[in-house]
Amino acid sequence: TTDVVCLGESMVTFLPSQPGRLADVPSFGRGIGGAESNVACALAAAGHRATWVGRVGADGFGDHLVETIGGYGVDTSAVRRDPDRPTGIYFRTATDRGAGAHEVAYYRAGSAASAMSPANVPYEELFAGRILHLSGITAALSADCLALLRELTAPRPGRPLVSFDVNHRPRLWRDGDAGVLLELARRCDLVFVGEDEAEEAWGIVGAEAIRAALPEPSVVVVKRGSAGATVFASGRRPGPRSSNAGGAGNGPGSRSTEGCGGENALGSRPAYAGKADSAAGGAEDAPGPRFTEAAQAARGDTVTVVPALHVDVVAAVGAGDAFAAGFLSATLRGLPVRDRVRHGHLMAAAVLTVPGDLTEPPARDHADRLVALDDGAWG
Ligand code: KDG
Repeated sequence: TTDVVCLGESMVTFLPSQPGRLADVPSFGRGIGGAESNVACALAAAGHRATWVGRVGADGFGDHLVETIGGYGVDTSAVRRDPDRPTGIYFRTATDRGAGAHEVAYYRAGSAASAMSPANVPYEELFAGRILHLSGITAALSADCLALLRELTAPRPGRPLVSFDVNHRPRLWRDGDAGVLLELARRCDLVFVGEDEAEEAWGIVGAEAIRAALPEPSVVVVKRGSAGATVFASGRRPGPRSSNAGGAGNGPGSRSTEGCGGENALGSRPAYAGKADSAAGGAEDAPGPRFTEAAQAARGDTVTVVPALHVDVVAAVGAGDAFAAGFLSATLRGLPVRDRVRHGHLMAAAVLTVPGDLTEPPARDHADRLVALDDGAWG
């Protein structure tokens, strides 16, 4: 049994030994990357049972990923090895201006992970957790991977809470239409999206317009960089599937779902109700309806704005994954929305201050004490 299953491509990452243009970097240190396995590693480090499902080559880089991710305590037993395709890798540059622009060079076209499809993933393992965590990166990898995301986000009875980080990577969408990320996000229960990426990918500006375009998910977390995050929560299906196993992190509060009790709080109605009866009620191509207080009230939304911590950023890569992990960890523990966001901010702050994608998260009791500080400390 597991709490969270994360599906996606992981890659060996090469971090530059010194700042400068990619062309000038003389050597690289090896790390690991992959948005979804980053989330799994952070959740495992925070004491949850996390599983990563992916596909890597039958090569040394594949071994390294499976061993390293497993070393964080993540269950990697459902990772498939592809004898015919390589493990993806990527190189990063750094600037001497800290968090400033960096270059990314991906070597992942035709990778083992890009061959994931509805025909070759282990469904039983994918749906075994309380939460299934996905991201928009997978949608960009290949037509098969996009079909897989459509399949995994389709309504089905008893599905776990489906969490989706939009993770728009413009470099991966040169030939594709990132509009499909909006369609996928609408089929999920919990969505993480940056205000900047919503504008870049969909031309949607501002947290309220984002919620209006994403009326179905019960929780939409709009990340606004150093300004913090705004969470829209409808009160429908607010919690992950409850677990009989009662492992680490299953707080009693996770069962206290408003008006949707039962063994599976998500199973009572299809997660994606479809356009006809959705609050958008709307035309395929039109952006959502204008966000109004009436629409918000009709959905029963509560809106929670939580400022971020201000830290000296070393590298921003991986911070979004850490944020998602902190939010999901606190969701599994049944904590209130404000505390979910604060746990996200804390985990993100830890990753922002290191060069790689991953770092040791603060210990749970330490994090809980920081989260409980009054608003003045967080403002
Ligand atoms: O979120 C961090 C990821 O972007 C990084 O690890 C690499 O998965 C990656 C990607 O596809 O960009």
